[in-house]
Formats: sequence, structure tokens, C-alpha cells
Amino acid sequence: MDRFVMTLNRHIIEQERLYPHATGAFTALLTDIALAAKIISYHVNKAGLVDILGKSGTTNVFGEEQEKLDVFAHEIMVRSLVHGGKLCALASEESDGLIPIPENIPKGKYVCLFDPLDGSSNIDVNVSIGTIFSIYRRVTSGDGPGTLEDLLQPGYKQVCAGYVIYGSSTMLVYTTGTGVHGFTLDPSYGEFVLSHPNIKIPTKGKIYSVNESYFDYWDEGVKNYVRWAKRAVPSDGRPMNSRYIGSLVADFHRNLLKGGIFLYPGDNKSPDRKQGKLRLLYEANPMAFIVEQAGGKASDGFRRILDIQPTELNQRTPLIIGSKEDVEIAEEFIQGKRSE
Ligand code: AHM
Ligand code: MG
Repeated sequence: MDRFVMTLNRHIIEQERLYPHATGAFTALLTDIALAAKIISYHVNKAGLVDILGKSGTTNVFGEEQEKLDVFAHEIMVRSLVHGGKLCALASEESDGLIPIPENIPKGKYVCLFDPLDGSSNIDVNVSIGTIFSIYRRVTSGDGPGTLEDLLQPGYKQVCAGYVIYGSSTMLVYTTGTGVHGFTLDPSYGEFVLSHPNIKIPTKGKIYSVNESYFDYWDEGVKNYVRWAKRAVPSDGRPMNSRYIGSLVADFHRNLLKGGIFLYPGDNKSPDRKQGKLRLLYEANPMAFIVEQAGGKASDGFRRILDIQPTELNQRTPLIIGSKEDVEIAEEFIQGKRSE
């Protein structure tokens, strides 16, 4: 089929045909997520008009209460997803605990976890931000409400993961375990169109992406890796290039297409940062599933991210993710197997 006319909807349907017992639940779920993404995208694009329309927490010229964009994105995701009858529970980085499906709505066989607007502190300065999502099959039997057990699954059990990046254009990138595919929103007719089929991350990249202001708080292994990455050794392509936006979806997306490594290690700046900042279920797992499907790697320095058994919804994890060789080199430093 001509690439130009491959819309997200058609693509999902074709992917679902690969599974003879598929019920169409998946198509419905991803369609709901794509609709939420279009609504959020529209509002993110309008965010620069806050000075005209009124800032969050105030009233706009029409006397209406303004909502913070990340809270708004959370509500749009929940409203788009709860009514479809395909989910038995949800969880969002923007809310504590399991989000139940209302009583009058049938409970489906999937759960969805999401970060509705990651990097939202960047909205004010017009930096790309994103929505990240992750879908699992429920593990509890029956068709009753889902439980925490359904949500606390290791990442290798994901059946779908993706993100939407609100950047110079809006893109939705997703995997169902058969490669990674990227769709760009054509604003003229409001459709996501296949623009990046079967994305593969280069095996080795030139970019390292980390918040170096935490350098003094890192373990020696992380320090040694970053020292290695920036040392000038032209024969093996170093120094690597430093690029850090501070918006996970944007940093990850660039590295996925160009190759490289993103690190958010733990540090000792304060006791709650031992495991870094990023959340296993809402940020690390979906990105790890995507990067592996693209031929890359994701680790906490010692373990494959997708093998970690979560114990709580808000669990944090160090994240080292990107091109396979780059992540493997970083792991060697972090594990103390090499120091230069
Ligand atoms: P958020 O979920 O509160 O938006 O925070 C997550 C963001 C990521 O997008 C980004 O990688 C990280 O925080 C940046 O943190 P830092 O400013 O510590 O480098
Ligand atoms: Mg986040």
C-alpha cells in the first residue's frame, strides 16, 4: 500500500489481523488514545496564548477557570479510555492509586498506564513534551474490576507501548511487539499518517544525554562513564556529543532516530533520589519496550528494565536507554568492570 495513505487506524487494523484471535479491542483502545492525543496536541499548541487567554489557576477572558495542562491531559486520557469497555483499570502518573472503571461500564481484558504530559515544566518555554502509555493484558480472571495486581506487571508483559511527542509536529510512535512505527499528525485533516515505518535505532550513537548538573552526586561508575563519553579520542568517535533537553520524550525520540544514549541514574542529592527520578511503570517500561523493539537496550545499570517486578505504582528506577552498544558500555562502567 502507498505509505502516504497508511493512517494509524488502518495500520492498527492490519497489525491486529496478524493475530487470528484478535477481537478488535486493541484497535479500539489505540483509537481512543489517538483521539486523546489530538485533543491534547491542540491544547498544547495553544499554550503560548496563555497571556491572552489567562494563566492556569486563573480565569480566562470568558470567566472560565483555567486548568493546568498536565491535569487537563490526565482528564482527557481518562475520559477517552474509561468508556470504551476494553479496560478493567487505569493508572496515571498524575494521580495516586488505581483509577477504576465506572460501575455501569463493562470491564475489559486490558489495563492502561500512562504519563499524560511528561516534561510539563517545559510548556512555558515552548519545548517539546509528550504523552507516554503502556498496555498490559489483565492477569486476574473474570470480567470484574481490575486490581493492583493487574497494574503491577513487569514490563516484558506489555502488549503495547507508545508515546506522543508534541513538537514541531505531533507524532505518535508505538509498538505492539512487531517493530516500532511512527505516525505524524497531518493537521490539515487531523489524521496520524505513517511517516516512520519500522524504526531501528543505530547500534552505536554519537549522542549522550544526561543532566550533568548532578555530576557530583553520582556514583563513581556513572561519573567514569560520562568522563569516558566526553574524552577526545577521535579514532573511536569520541568525544560523544552532549544533548539534553530535559524532556524525556524529546530526548528519547531524538536518540531513537539518530542513535545515542539517555541516562537518568540515581544520585545522592537527597535520600529520595537513590533510584533517580523517572517512574518504572509510566516512563521507563514503555520506553524500554519501544527501544528493544527498535534494536536498542534499556537497563537500570545492572538489570534489564523490562525484567523488573514492580511493587508499587510510583516506583522509580535509574534509566540507561538507547543504542545497544552505548548502553552496554555504560553498564560496564556502572558495574565497575571498567573505569576508563
Ligand atoms: P515530570 O514527569 O515531572 O514531567 O518529570 C519527568 C521529566 C522528564 O521528562 C525528564 O527526562 C526529566 O524530568 C528531567 O529531569 P531533570 O530536570 O532532573 O533533569
Ligand atoms: Mg513524567
